[in-house]
Amino acid sequence: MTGPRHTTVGIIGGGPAGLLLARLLHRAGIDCTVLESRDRAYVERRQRAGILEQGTVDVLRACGAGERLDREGLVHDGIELRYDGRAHRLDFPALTGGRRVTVYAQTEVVKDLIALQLASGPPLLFGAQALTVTGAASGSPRIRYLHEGREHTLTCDYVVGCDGFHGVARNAVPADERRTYERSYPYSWLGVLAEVPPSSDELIYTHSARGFALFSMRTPTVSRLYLQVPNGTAPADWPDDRIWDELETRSALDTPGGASGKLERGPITAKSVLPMRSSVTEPMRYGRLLLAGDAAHIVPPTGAKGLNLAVADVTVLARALTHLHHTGSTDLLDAYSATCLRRVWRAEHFSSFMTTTLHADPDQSPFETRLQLSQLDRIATSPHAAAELAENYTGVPLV
Ligand code: RFL
Ligand code: PHB
Repeated sequence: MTGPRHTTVGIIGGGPAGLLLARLLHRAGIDCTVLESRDRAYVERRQRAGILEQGTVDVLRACGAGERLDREGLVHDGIELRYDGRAHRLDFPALTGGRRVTVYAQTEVVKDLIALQLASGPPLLFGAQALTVTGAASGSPRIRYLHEGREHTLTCDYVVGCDGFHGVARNAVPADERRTYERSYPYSWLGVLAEVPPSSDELIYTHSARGFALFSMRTPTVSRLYLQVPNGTAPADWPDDRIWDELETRSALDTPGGASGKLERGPITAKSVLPMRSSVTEPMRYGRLLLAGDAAHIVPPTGAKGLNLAVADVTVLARALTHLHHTGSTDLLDAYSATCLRRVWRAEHFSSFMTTTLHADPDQSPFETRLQLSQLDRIATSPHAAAELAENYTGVPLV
């Protein structure tokens, strides 16, 4: 397939942000083209997030991508926190006035959006690698990209960088026009997929002296499990038995009558290590180039916010471009960066809070461990503290 030479909105990246933006623009009657450097199978198989906020589910439904999500998504009313030999359940609807989250893997969101786009949507080119974005400060930005061994140029009215943390769009903003705020963490996650039913109906976030563990799921028969590991860990350092032993040890409640920590084991089908980082680049707009999703900001996954932030950004952006299309006014587009950054910084704070409260920093003093436990105890005993966590986890309103 050859791509067009001109498009109203040129979208770099066919992850959740780029695909959803294309869908929203298409439904608003705005022409766009998506360039994705990888092939379809790779994009559909990339294991990442799993938790959708209510607002994310609503947007996917409203754009026609909710059918399988409604059938197969697992609605969750809470999470469990385990710490210091105790287990505490947070009841989200009770704490937030009815809000919930849905477990539906990012792989499935991406598959649904790709199927819709290939069936009836605007052009989506796989194997199309953007090389540069130029002219963002002028009226006619252009993307130079490589496709099927040849270089092409796509001229656009607007370019949106949805090309993730390692993409090219962010670097098309001159260095003196952007500022990046960053934090890295002294630990990573080992994430595995296992063909075994989840050990509990709910996600379990575990604080332990040996490090954090998270018990999540993909379907009623597939578990998604994470262990805190030192930076620089190779997946090969963790044979399957070692993973199960460690998950059991970290989740055990050593109290009379407490959960034994015995887990049903099953085949592990995927294993990867992911570093933990927070980063925000401001502003999210330079002239006619806009950044959305991981291209502008990333969070450590402890708060389950990365995918949800990407969806929020493109929802705000699609509204702004639709408003421009109908009225000729750039008001909403001018407000895009500031509107998104308020939510982004809330999610950055929450993700950082969850991460530093639940993980064992290798340099942590016993004093700091007691502070973590005190904070977890506060969440377990104060409805206000619990509501603060629940509101952030289920997602603050879109704007
Ligand atoms: P994505 O999903 O990274 O998509 C960007 C797309 O752009 C393409 N691309 C290019 N295309 C054309 N030309 C170029 N020059 C290009 N450069 C890149 C890429 O191939 C890709 O398809 O960003 P998007 O759409 O903003 O979506 C964001 C989410 O993917 C992300 O926030 C979350 O998945 C974060 N995240 C996780 N979040 C969670 O809540 N829970 C998790 O368990 C979780 N695991 C993860 C993650 C992110 C990871 N990354 C980015 C390293 C695990 C990993 C490994
Ligand atoms: C996941 O299921 O992949 C998941 C769930 C919750 C998180 C992070 C990842 O906080």
